[in-house]
Amino acid sequence: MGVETLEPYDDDNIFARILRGEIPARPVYEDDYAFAFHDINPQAPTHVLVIPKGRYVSWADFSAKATDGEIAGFVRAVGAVARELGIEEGGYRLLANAGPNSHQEVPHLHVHIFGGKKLGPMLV
Ligand code: DGP
Repeated sequence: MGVETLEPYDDDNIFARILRGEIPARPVYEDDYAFAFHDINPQAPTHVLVIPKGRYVSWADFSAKATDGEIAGFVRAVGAVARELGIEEGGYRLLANAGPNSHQEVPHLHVHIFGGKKLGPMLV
C-alpha cells in the first residue's frame, strides 16, 4: 500500500505517532523543525529518516504549503543530521518518495539519508 492522494493528512500515520512519542524510535536529532530517527529496515550502514514537525503528507504538500521558515529549517536540519552522523566527508544520498508512482509508504513527508559506505548507482 502506498500514498494515493495528497489529502487529507492522517494524524494516525506511523510517523505522526512517532512524533507524539506514542511509538518508540531511535532518535538521532531534533530541533524546532525536524526530527530524525533510524529507519526500521536499514538499506545502508547509515539509514536515517528526517521528518518535519508540521503535518505534511509529502514533498509536494510541503513545498506548496509550508512557510519559508519551515522549509529553511527543515533543509538545514537535514544537513545537520548528516553532519551529526559523521557521514558528510564520505558523502551521502538523500531520497524523498512523493506520491503513488514513488512507492511512498508513510503519508508524512520523510527524507531518507543513506550513507556509511560507497553507494551503488541510482536505480529508478
Ligand atoms: P517510503 O517508502 O519512502 O515511504 O519509506 C518509509 C520508510 O519508513 C521505510 O524505509 C521503512 C520506514 N518505517 C516504516 N515504519 C517505521 C517505523 O515504525 N519506525 C521506523 N523507524 N521506520 C519505519
